[in-house]
Amino acid sequence: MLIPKDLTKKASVRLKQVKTESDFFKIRSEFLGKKSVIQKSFQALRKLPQSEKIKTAKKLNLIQSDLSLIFNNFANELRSTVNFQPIDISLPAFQEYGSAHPISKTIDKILAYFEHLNYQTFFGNEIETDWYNFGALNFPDDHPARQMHDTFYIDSKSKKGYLLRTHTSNTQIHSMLDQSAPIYMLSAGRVYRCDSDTTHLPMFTQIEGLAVDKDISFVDLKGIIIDFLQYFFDRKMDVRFRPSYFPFTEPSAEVDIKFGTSGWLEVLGCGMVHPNVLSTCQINPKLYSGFAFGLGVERLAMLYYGVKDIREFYASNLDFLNQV
Ligand code: FA5
Repeated sequence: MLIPKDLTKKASVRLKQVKTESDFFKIRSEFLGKKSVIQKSFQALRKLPQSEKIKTAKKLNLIQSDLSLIFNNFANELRSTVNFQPIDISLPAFQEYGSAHPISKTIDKILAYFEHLNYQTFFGNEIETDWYNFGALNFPDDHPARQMHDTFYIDSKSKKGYLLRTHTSNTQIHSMLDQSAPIYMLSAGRVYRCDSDTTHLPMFTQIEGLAVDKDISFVDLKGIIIDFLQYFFDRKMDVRFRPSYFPFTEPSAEVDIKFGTSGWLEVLGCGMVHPNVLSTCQINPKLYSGFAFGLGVERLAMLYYGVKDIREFYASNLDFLNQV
């Protein structure tokens, strides 16, 4: 049997080409792994007569220990120069499991409140037509309210084409066209705007609520919002209904929650569904009325977890995520 020659020399030459940790392990397995020349030589020992077997095995053992020494020395050197840790596969497996993101937890908590009241939950389109995002919601083509909802238009040449929805209010239209009144609907999802600061994200989550039935009034809307906020924060909050304007509700309001000693943070927009919107969706506004609201999920999560910069939720910073 031939004793493999120059293996240690060849290994030293190959090790000079190591650039990454994985290069090192690849070369080590080439020279010492199951399919290496040295291991094949050990397997071939079986075929030798007893007298030769012992002599050859001694030589092979020497070569193998020289090779191990070369690789161990190389690993030690590498470890001291770069951040290099050979994996110890004998260590017990990592026992840390992931957990739900705080925004997912917040969504689940909000949905749980409304599902309990028998609201039907559904998920709408993030890519939407201009008509569902604006037109059917009573935004005339050149209305300045569109300005606050700047977004990506998929067909940049035509504002009539597809866009990334700027709010979840498109789901009001889908649900009113898909089913007849009475309707109690909730929908959660991502929306997109040209915004970014400590309280604004370019991509954020809204939860839309819609109730259409006979004799629904602003009192029902106000009652449910105040009760929901008390459930969400598990205590009575200072809540402010501030008159506002949305083309698709009349009257309209924004709801702020007091935080700290003097600040207010807006958490949702709401109002009574505009008769034009009901008519567009073939619901008779003389028979039915409705309320709708759009909650900012990250804003509620900010207040709940005491977060000062909304952008933290999406910075993928584990130190932050493990705290909330
Ligand atoms: C709307 O989007 C309306 N569609 C809400 C509505 C629904 C009104 C139904 C009436 C009836 P507004 O632009 O105010 O309204 O956004 C609603 C909420 O989303 C805000 O109160 C705020 O909590 C949150 N929000 C708005 N912009 C951002 C942003 N850039 N980043 C994070 N949260 C935001």
